[in-house]
Amino acid sequence: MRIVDAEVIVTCPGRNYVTLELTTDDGIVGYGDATLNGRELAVEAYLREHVCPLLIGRDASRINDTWQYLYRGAYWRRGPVTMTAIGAVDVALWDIAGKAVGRPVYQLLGGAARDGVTIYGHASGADIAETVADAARFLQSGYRAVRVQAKVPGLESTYGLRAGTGLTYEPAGGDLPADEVWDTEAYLDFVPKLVAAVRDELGYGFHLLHDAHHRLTPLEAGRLGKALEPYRMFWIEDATPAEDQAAFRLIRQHTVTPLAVGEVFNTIWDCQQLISERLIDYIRTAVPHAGGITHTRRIFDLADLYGVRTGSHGPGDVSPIGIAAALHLDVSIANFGIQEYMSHLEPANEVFTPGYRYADGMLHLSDEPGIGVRFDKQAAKRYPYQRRYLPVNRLRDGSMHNW
Ligand code: EZ4
Ligand code: CO
Repeated sequence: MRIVDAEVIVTCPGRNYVTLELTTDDGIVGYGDATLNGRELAVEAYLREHVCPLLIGRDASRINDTWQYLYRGAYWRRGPVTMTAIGAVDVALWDIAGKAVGRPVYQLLGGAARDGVTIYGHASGADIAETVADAARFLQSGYRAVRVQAKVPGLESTYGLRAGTGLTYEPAGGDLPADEVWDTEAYLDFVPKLVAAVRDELGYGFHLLHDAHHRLTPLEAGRLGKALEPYRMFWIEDATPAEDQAAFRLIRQHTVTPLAVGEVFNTIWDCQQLISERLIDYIRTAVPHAGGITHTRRIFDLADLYGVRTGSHGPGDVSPIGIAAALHLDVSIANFGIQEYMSHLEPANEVFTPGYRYADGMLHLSDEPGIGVRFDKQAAKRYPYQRRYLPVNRLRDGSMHNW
């Protein structure tokens, strides 16, 4: 089973997605997600120029060897571009492995350890009342977990607000990054009121989450965690920028609100200390950004040793292929916690046909072989790449802050 063709397709059906397509000599086609929001063409070029030529002629069944070949072989280790490129190859090879034996990938990972994958939805609003109503809509449609984000009073925009009335919000906006203004004090004064109102109106019969999106210091995060303790959060996400892993010791000293982090991580080394010192409760690495199924599985196994559960990043800027790859791990591992899910905007469904479906607050994989997502290359060509950036954040005095 040799790889005879490797092609990278960039498409923008609503937002940009990068897809790797590998073909074997016996005609099996496997797909990997290589999307890195706002830096798409860096991964596309990395794959096209530096990786695809290495894949031609390789045995497609040697997934572990190919992973090591690309990781060690680059000499330059880690980093989001490299690891997303390796992740795309890895997922495409797992897709081929499943299709070669006619079985879904989770069956090759040891089979299902649960009946479905519990997801959380993204509720948001321009004020508290709107956000509570939005969260209520998720609960009515069967969700058992909801993340709440709302516009902070006094700020013009806040991370996590959905544009329009669709089911997803799409943070990559325009041809230039949007400039947003951030005020930590206003945020810290507001969020406990938001969370209190949600519990007051909707009760405690569901998991409640919130994303601080890397904007706080460890002490500020400790204060927020403490203020939210009465409302029994499922987690606070990305309280501080977690490249400073030791900073989480300080947060832990001040609050028992559970902590989740890791959506911008790309290897096991980025979370080794966080996990082995039990500084977090949920690890959020995403399959496409952390070296594919092969490497993400190692991260999750390490986490299991220390009682850390998984909560994979699942934004609309991960393609249905990346989401499905996460679901195969989610359904089969021991320490699954929760899966983020934002769904995809039209016309993404013209390009990708996901092999999973929503029911009762969970996603369920079909029995399609491989990863189970169909990709329509002709449809992809109808939606050419568009340059788009995530916003940037500044404090009121113009200083750059984390977005
Ligand atoms: O901002 O995926 O928890 N979800 C998130 C996402 C990220 C985007 C960045 O590309 O934080 O909304
Ligand atoms: Co997040």
